[in-house]
Amino acid sequence: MRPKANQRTAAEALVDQLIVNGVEHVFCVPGESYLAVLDAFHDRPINVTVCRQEGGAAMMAEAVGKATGHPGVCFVTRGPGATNASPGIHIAQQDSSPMLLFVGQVGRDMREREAFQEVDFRAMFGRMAKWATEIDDPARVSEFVSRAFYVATSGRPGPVVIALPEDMLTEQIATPPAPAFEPVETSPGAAEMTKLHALLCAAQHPIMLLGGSRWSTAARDAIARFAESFALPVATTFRRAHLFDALSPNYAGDLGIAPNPKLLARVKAADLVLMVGGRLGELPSQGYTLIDIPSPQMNFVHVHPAAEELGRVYRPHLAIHASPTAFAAAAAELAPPRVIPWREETETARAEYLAWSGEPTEVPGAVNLGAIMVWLRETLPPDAIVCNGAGNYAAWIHRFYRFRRFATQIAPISGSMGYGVPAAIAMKRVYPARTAVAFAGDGDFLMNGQEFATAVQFDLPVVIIVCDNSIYGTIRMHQEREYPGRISATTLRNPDFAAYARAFGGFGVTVERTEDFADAFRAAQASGKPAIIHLRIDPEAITPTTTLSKIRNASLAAHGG
Ligand SMILES: Cc1ncc(C[n+]2csc(CCOP(=O)(O)OP(=O)(O)O)c2C)c(N)n1
Repeated sequence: MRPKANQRTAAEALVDQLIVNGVEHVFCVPGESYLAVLDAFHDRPINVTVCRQEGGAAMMAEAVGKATGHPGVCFVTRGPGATNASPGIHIAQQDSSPMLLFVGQVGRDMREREAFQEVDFRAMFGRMAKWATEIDDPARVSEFVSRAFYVATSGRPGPVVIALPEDMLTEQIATPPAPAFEPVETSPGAAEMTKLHALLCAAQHPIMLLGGSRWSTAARDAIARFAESFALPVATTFRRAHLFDALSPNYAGDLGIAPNPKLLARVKAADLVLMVGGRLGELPSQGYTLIDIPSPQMNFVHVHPAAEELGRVYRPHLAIHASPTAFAAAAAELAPPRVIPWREETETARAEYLAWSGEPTEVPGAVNLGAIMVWLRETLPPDAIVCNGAGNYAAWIHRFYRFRRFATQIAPISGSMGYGVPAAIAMKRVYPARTAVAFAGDGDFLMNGQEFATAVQFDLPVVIIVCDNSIYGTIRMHQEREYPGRISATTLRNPDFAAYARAFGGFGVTVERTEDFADAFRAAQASGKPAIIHLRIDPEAITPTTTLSKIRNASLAAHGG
C-alpha cells in the first residue's frame, strides 16, 4: 500500500521518527502484525538485522543500548513474539539500559475479544518495563516515539514497550516528525560538590565504586582524572569492569561474584565509600552484607542519575542526583588535599589486585580458562569487546581479563543466560572493525545458539568460546553445597559445538588442551567467518579456586555425612 502525496502511513512515520532520533540499526523477527513497518524499512536508511528468535533479537537491541547509551531498537510480533522477547526487557530493566521494543498488535477493531495472539502489553510489561503503552491514534506516532526516547534514556535508563495495532499502522497521516530527542543530563549542584570535597578531605580510607549506565568515554576519562588526582582506589561493580582502565595504578579490582577477599575487606573497612552511577545491588554488595542497611557504617556518598534510587536501599550521608557524565566532569575539577593520607593504601590495593589477577590458578583438567584469559588479555586489542551470559565460566573473565576501554564488557548484570552470543553479534554489526568475542557455557550457548545463523547471514565474524563442562555448572555447584551427592537436573549431554558451527556455515574447532587455544583462536580469526571454539573443560574445574569434589566433601563433612 503506497501513501498519497504529502502523506505517509503511520508505519512510515514511525520509522522516520526513529531515523530522526539517530537510529541506524533495528533487530527483529518478522510478523504479519507489523507488515507495514517491514515495508517502511524497505526503502529507508536503516540497517535491519533479522534474527532467529525474539529473545536473541531483544538481547541484541539491549546490548546496543548498553554499549552506546542510545536506545537499542527491536521489533517483534504480538503474543508469541513479545513473550519470547521478554528476557531482553528484563535485562534492560535490571541493567539500566535504554531500549525500545515495538510489538505488532491485533487490530483496534477486534481488541478485547482475545483475538489471535492478542495480549494486553500494558499489563504484561507494566511492572517490568519503564513504560509500556499502545498507540491507538496514528496522528500521535511521532509524539509517542519521541517520548519513548526521553523515557528510555533519562534518569535511570530502561526499556519502553510500544504496542502497534496492525490497522493503525496502515492509516495515512500528514503529521510531521518531532525533532530529535536531546539526552537529559542531571548535574550535581555546587553545594553537593563542596560537601563531597569536605568528606574526601576528612577521610582516611576512602574507596570509589563505579557502576550503572549513562557512562561515556569522556565520563570515564574524567572520573579517571579525578581518581588519579585524589589517588583514590577504584573498584568496578558486577560486570561494569569497562568503566575503569584495569591497567591504571588506581584500579583495585572487580566487585562482583567471588571477588578478591582483600577487596571486600577494604570496602568494609573504608571510612568513605563513593558509589558513582550504580545501585550497589545484591551481587556487588555480596547479598547486601557489605554495607549496613539502611545506615551504612561508613560515610556513604551515592551518585545516581535517578532520584528514586537515592535512599532506596542505603541511606546516604550525601546523595548526589547526577548522571555519571555530569558528575565526573565536576569531580575532575575538584582540588585534592595537599597531603593524601591514603596514597599508600591505594598502592597496596593495586598490588592486591595484581596478585589476585596476575597468574592463573591451578585447576583440574587439561584446559585452564585462567591461562586462556591471560593469553587473551595480552593478545586482544584494547577495544576488543568481550561478551558473556551466565555461568561459572564467567568467573575467570571477571578475575583475569583486563578491560581497558569503555563499553568493552557487554554482559548481563541481570545474570541472564543466553546473552553473550546475541550481544557479540550485535556488537560486530554495530562496530564491524572491532573484535567481538563471546564466552558461553554449554548450557548458556544453547539458549540463544540459533543466532549463530544470524552471524553467518550477516557476515559477522564473531568468535564464540563455548566452555563445555557438560553440566549446568553454577547450579551443580550450589547443588553440591546444599544437597551434596544428590545430582538432580544439572547434567547435560551436548552436541559437537564445532560441527554445529560448520553446519551453519561458520568455522568450528575443538580445543582439549590449553596450549592449543592460541592456534585455534588465530585460525578462527583467520577464517573470516563467525567461529565457535569448543573448549572441553573438566567439570571438576568449577571455579578458579575450588573443585566440585571439594565443595561436595566440605558439605558432607559439615552435615556429618
Ligand atoms: C535464563 C536463565 N535460566 C536459568 C538461569 C539459572 N542459571 C544460572 S547459571 C546456570 C547454569 C549455567 O550453566 P553453563 O552455561 O553450562 O555454564 P557453567 O556454569 O557450567 O560454566 C543456570 C541454569 C539463569 N541465570 N538464566
